[in-house]
This record gives sequence, C-alpha cells and structure tokens, in this order.
Amino acid sequence: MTVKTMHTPEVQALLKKVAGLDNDGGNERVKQIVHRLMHDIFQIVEDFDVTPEEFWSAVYYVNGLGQNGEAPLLAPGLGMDHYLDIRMDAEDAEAGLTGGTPRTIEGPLYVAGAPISDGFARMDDGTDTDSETAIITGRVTDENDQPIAKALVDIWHANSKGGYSYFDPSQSEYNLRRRIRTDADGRYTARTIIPSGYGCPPEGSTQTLLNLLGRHGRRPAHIHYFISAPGYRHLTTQINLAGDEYTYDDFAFATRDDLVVEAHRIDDPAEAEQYGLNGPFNKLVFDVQLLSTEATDQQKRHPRQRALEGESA
Ligand code: MBD
Ligand code: FE
Repeated sequence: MTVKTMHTPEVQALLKKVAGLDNDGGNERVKQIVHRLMHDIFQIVEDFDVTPEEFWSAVYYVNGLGQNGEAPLLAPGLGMDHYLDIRMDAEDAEAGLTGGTPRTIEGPLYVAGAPISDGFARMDDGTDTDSETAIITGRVTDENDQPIAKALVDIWHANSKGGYSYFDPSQSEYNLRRRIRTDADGRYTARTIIPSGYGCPPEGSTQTLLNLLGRHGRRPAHIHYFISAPGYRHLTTQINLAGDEYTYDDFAFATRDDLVVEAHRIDDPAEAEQYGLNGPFNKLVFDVQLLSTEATDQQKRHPRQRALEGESA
C-alpha cells in the first residue's frame, strides 16, 4: 500500500518554498512552472510508490544524459519536438492560416553558417564511396504559385553512415550542409548523395531509455530544410525518403504524408549531363510553398541553441 502524503500541509508548504512562491524575487513564470513540475514529480513518486533506488537511478540517468549531451536527442524521441509542431499547427488552424508546405521538426543536428551559393550547390565532398549520387531540386513559390526568387534554402543531411558533419568529426567542415538562393524561377538544385537513416548511439542515454520502452531509436533517411525569404513565414521542415524501413516508423515522429519523397533513378545520359553528371543518379523533387507574413519575427527561425549560431554569417 502506497502512503498518501501529497495532500498534507507539510508537503504543500514544501512545494511552495521549493518554487520560491513565498518570496518576491525571481521570475514569476519560472516559479509557476517549477511549482507544477515539482508537484507532478512528487505526485508520480506517490502514485507509483517510487523507491529510493528507483528515484536515484532516475537522478543519475539525467546526470548521464547531460554528460553525453543527449538531452536534445531524447526530446524528439519522447515526442516533445513533434508535440510543439502539433501546437503550432493548431495555432495556425485557429488563426485560419491554411496552405503552404507543412512544417516538421528541426532536430538537434543543425549547424549555422553553411556556405551560400546561387541556384546550385554541390553538398558532398566526394569522399563517401558507399553512397549514390542524388540531385535534389524544386521550386519555392508563394500561395499563388508564383516563384519566390532569392529565397534562402538551407539544407542539411547525413552521410551513408547516418552521420552529420560537425557532430561526426570524421567528416569535412560543412559536408552535406549548404545554403542555396533560389533563381529567378524560384528554383534550387543540389548535387549530393543519398543519406542513410540515423540511429541513436546504442550505448547512449536515449537508447537506454528507449530499450526500456521496447522502442527502437531509428529515423528513416531524411533531408532537413530551413526555407526563408523576406515577406514570408520561415519554414522548418524535412523530407523523408519513401521506401525506407522507418519511413512510417520514425523514432522522432517527424514523418508527414506530404513530406515523403521518392528518389527516382535516372539512367538517361542526357539528363545526367544536364546536371554535369556522367552516370545514373537519383532525382528527388521537393517543391516548397511559403505563406506570406508581415510579422518579421515569423520570417526568421525561432531562437534556440544551435551549433555555431551567431558565430558566422
Ligand atoms: C536526426 O538526424 C534527427 O533529424 C532527429 C530529429 C533526431 C536525431 C537525429
Ligand atoms: Fe536529421
């Protein structure tokens, strides 16, 4: 039988003191949230009759999570990033904002300041011999299907091992990360490689918890995008490749129907030549529709900690 102590004046007073509700300093919003958070944790201890051994294993779990830097990886694994998307989608729906390419989560592996070019970029450094060549192309248009010229298309993805440059120190600087400005027709084109899906580090904190939940820690092959242009809402999204074992079983819950893209194999030498290639390649088409806005804060990605953010142009 679990003892009930939450309702006692002693525990209620303790929670108020813990959250600083008995003083005038600090930040009122933080106090309210910490009060609720600690209340709910205490309540879990009561309801599940959490033992000291279980409690301390949770404390040291959090400690290890920080030590190996996986908090921003556990968050999407627990559906938190996707939940924020659900909320933003609901806000948009309530405001009558419809249309445009759907958003999906940013993930933890963006690096600011990738090289910029006009219309076209080669993204891979040519060293990934296990990969197939890909051309990713598409047009950025407005809600009337008119091209948006000089939109900034910021693309990043993994290599054939599922690793991202910067976080994977074996890759060259900004490998598979580029910013491309659309041409007069709103078009961007990238020459790159087909990425592999991502898997959480098998010995890491995230996978440790996922194992206890009977879950895998895998993402389908995918390609991340930030798309922005003056006068339009910034869009954070990604494409998930069709036919991957995990396309509809993504541990980070990022797949959306409109964002599943097929890689078409192109054997026609004339089309290869168009892209400066001399053999078969995979073609991925991803068109993006942006919604207009006058609110300047909506034209930028929302602030969050990101690698090299604020350090480069
Ligand atoms: C990734 O590449 C990713 O996009 C997410 C959301 C989580 C882990 C790795
Ligand atoms: Fe990713």
